[in-house]
Parts: sequence; structure tokens; C-alpha cells
Amino acid sequence: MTISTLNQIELIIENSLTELTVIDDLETLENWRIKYLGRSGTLTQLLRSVSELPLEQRKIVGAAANSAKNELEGKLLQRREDIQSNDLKSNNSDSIDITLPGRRGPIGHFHPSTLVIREISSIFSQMGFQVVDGPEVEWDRYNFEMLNIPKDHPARDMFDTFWLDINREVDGAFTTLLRTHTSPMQARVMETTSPPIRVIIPGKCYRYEATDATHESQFHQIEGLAVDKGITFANLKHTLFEFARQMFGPETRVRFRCDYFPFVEPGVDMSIEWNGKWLEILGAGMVHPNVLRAVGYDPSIYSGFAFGMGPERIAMLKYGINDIRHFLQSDIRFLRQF
Ligand code: YSA
Repeated sequence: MTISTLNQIELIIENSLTELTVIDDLETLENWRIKYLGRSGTLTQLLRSVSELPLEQRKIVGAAANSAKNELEGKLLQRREDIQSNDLKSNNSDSIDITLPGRRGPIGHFHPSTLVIREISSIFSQMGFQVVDGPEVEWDRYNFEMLNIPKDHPARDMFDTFWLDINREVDGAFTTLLRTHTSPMQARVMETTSPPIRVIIPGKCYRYEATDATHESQFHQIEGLAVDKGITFANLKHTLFEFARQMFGPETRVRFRCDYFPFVEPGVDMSIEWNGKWLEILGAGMVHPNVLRAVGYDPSIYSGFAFGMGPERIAMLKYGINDIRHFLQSDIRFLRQF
């Protein structure tokens, strides 16, 4: 019994190793493992039968069978590694070619408001305007008073304001707010700079108003300001006309109409002709003498023009967006289109 069992073990080793040398894929290798080392595998069965042998034989056969098992398991591991490393090197379609360049992960892109702000800023930069930044939390003084809108002026109703409950005056009056427009930066720039001035100021604004397809409570504006000796309304018209030509195309028609803003005199709004309709895109005018005086400029020496436009409204025209509320909803299906 012992001799024949030992022969059987040797035969299993010989046959299994002969088969193993020609195996070159993982599936056949797994079948080989099941055949010899699996639950009902030849060597496993034989190992099980060892327990039925008399003690003396059990020791010898058991040792031989265990050593055979270790040998086959070692060869199995080695073969598996060889096959896997061959797969990596080979070029066949279900394997990995490590020489191929890596795949690029998805990268983000600019929000449509940012795209339009950058385009507008670049047009004005080429005309010699500097881009300046300013605070979104603003004093009443800059947002209103220095712009010729004293307390109780009816024009304050034009700007529905988010007041901030900090730094109240002794009588309880609010002094700080979320800026309702970028115009306070006119006063800030003039207060700290001497003419000639040519700046644009892009930034966020806030208004306490109900939202609809063309109104958001948070939106952007781009303010423009030019101050020097001898600046006239003709300079304002030319600058804005040139802007419209570059932004909307060389054939674009523009229209100026009278409008009222306390910080300009005269004041206008500008519309462009778009798909057969006149669409208002900005407010503008000649800087009011009271505003020049408030920052210490002499209006008999200096004059200037200013304008303020809404980039979201311009993006709506350019890209055919029908509702301004899409801009802040973070819907990836909307954002992916730009
Ligand atoms: C006027 C004369 C100047 O010399 C300088 C600036 C101005 C503009 C002025 N400060 C102002 O805010 N005018 S405005 O209330 O008519 O807004 C200007 C633009 O901001 C609008 O044409 C519109 O494009 C945008 N806007 C205003 N409220 C908005 C808005 N965009 C989205 N949602 C809102 N709620």
C-alpha cells in the first residue's frame, strides 16, 4: 500500500508538472489547480485517504503527500506570476499596455459669467483701462452718499438694499451694506488716485429683490470710469460704441437714451440691436460735479464719464440663455455647455 501510494504521489507530481509547463493563461491554470489541489483534486483526495492508513505508513505517506502539495502550490504561484507579467508585456487587446500614455482626467472650465467678464475686461484693457477690485461689504457713504444719494433721497429706492446689522450709528441707522452696484468703487478710486484715470471694476453686487428670469439677488456688474481734463460725452459714446462693436460684432447698432442716475449728468442707458429688438445693456453718463467735489476734484478742471453693465444679461444675449437663475443653480447640465 505504501509503495503504491508513494508511486501515485510521484505520478501526480510528474503529470501535473508536465501539464503546468505548457499552461500560458490564467483560466487553464485555475482548471489545473482545481484538478490537483482543489477540494476534489487528485492530490487532495490522496491526502484525505492518508488518515485511513496504519500509523507507520501514515507518517511516511503523509510526509510525501504534504511535500508534494507544497511543491505544486509553489509551482502554481510561480506560474501565475509568469503569466501575469507576460500579459502586461504582450499587446493583445484584453491586456494592459503599460507603454500607452495615461488617460486625462476631466478638467473644469470657466463659469459663463467669468467668461463674459474676462472678455469684457480684455476689450477695455486693450483700450487702456486698468482692472481694479473692490469690497463687496460697503459703507453707506461710498454706496450712496458720495454718489450724490444722501439719506432719504428717493433714488435709494432704485437699489433694494441688504443692510448689515453691524456698526450702527448712535440713532440706530445702518451704516454698512452689501454693495448694490459697483459704482461705490468710482469714489474709492478717485479718492486715492489723481487723474488721468481709466479703470474698470468687475465684481459681485447684491439686491434685496424678488428673482425672476432677468433679476437675481446676487449678480455681477462691470463699472467703468475715465476722468481727465477735457473728457466729453463724445469720448463716452465712442468708448461704448467700440466696446459693443468688439463684443457683439462690427455691424452692431447701438442706441443711447436719456436715463436718470443721481451720480451722472447727463445720464443715459445704452441698448444694442439684437435679433431685431433693442436690448438695454448698461447705464452711463458724465460724472456729476457733486461726485467730483466729494472726492476733492475741481469740476471746473476735471470731467469724466462712467458706466455700469451687467455681464449676466450680456451672457444671456450672447449664449441665448432664457433665465438668469440658471447662473447660480450649479446645474452641471447647464454649466457643461460653456
Ligand atoms: C450708471 C451710470 C454710471 O455713471 C455708472 C454706473 C451706472 C449703473 C448703475 N450703478 C446701476 O446699477 N444701474 S442699474 O441698476 O440699471 O444696473 C446696471 C446693470 O446691472 C443693469 O443694466 C443690469 O444689466 C444689471 N442688473 C441690475 N440689477 C440686476 C442686474 N442683473 C441681474 N439681476 C439684477 N437684479
